[in-house]
Amino acid sequence: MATAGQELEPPSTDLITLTRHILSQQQALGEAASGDLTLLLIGIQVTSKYIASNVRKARLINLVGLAGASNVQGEDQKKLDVLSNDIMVNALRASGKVSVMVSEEIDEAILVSGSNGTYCVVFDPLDGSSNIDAGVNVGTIFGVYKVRPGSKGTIEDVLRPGSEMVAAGYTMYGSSCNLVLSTGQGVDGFTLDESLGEFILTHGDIKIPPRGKIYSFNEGNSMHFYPPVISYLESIKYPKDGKPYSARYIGSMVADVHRTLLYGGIFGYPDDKKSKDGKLRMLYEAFPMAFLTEQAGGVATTGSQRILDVVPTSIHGRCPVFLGSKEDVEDVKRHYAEYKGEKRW
Ligand code: AHM
Ligand code: MG
Repeated sequence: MATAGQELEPPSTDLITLTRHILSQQQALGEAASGDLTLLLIGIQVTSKYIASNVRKARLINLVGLAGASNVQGEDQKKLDVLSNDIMVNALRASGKVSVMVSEEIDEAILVSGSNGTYCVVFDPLDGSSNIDAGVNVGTIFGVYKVRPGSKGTIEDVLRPGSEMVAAGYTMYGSSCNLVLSTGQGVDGFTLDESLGEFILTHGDIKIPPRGKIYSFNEGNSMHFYPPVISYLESIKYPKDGKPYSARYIGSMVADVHRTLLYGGIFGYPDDKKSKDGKLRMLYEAFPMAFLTEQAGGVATTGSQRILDVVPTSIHGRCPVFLGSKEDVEDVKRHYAEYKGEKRW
């Protein structure tokens, strides 16, 4: 810790920007010839800056509150949901690299006519937006698939398991704006330096601690939970030895997962007696976060199956989610295994 009179470290003279980082990974991705994924990710980076700027000013420029419409899930759309969606769709369309888009805010997949783009992007433009009017962290989540060989881009190109994604990430709009990205070569985190207008590498090669001390569930749903979840939660709140886990639940997946990646522990949104597949959407919430979790050395499961192996049958389908530190998530899997075969309700 710096004390009075002590000199502080001078600032770095060798900043690794997100653009520099993506370009340096191009070679390893076999992308050097086209650079298409690079251009696509740089496009997503720009949308993140623009959404961040609007989120930050929302209260000042009349962007809080409802837009007066609802999405395919029947949820009220906020003005910022709609704006963020339009920013993403327009930027991705303009990139020329995308032939299929799926957004949480749009009922049907967008097939970009006339595009020779070889990528598909699935995204939640502003996740956790119920928190937005209180100034709580929200974020954009995205996953990228390459279109299948010979395909011109159809819905089948995104109805594929998350293990086939070539990149995934999120941007968190909070006390700082952080973009966390994986192209399958580990996970790196960047912080937006607003004075430079650049994302700077601040969290290189993120690895989730093998065990954490925090659990992050909406326990308000406990009366609907199935026995494996109830018994798991009991085991960490009333341990036979050691200290009980601390509860932290923001209700914005991006923020809860970000903390889990950095500090360890477990984030869970199970299926239950009320929601047969849980709440979180497979393509643009569960898969990208599971991809990042695994790349950071953690585990992501539905309780009985690896999330990245689930095959989606609809673009807005949901699945249960438990992700985080390897040992914590293995504990959940054990509780599920113990109840296997039992009638659950
Ligand atoms: P949204 O896509 O409508 O914002 O909903 C997803 C959010 C996640 O960010 C968060 O993990 C979850 O919903 C919280 O749900 P709940 O309020 O039921 O705890
Ligand atoms: Mg969402």
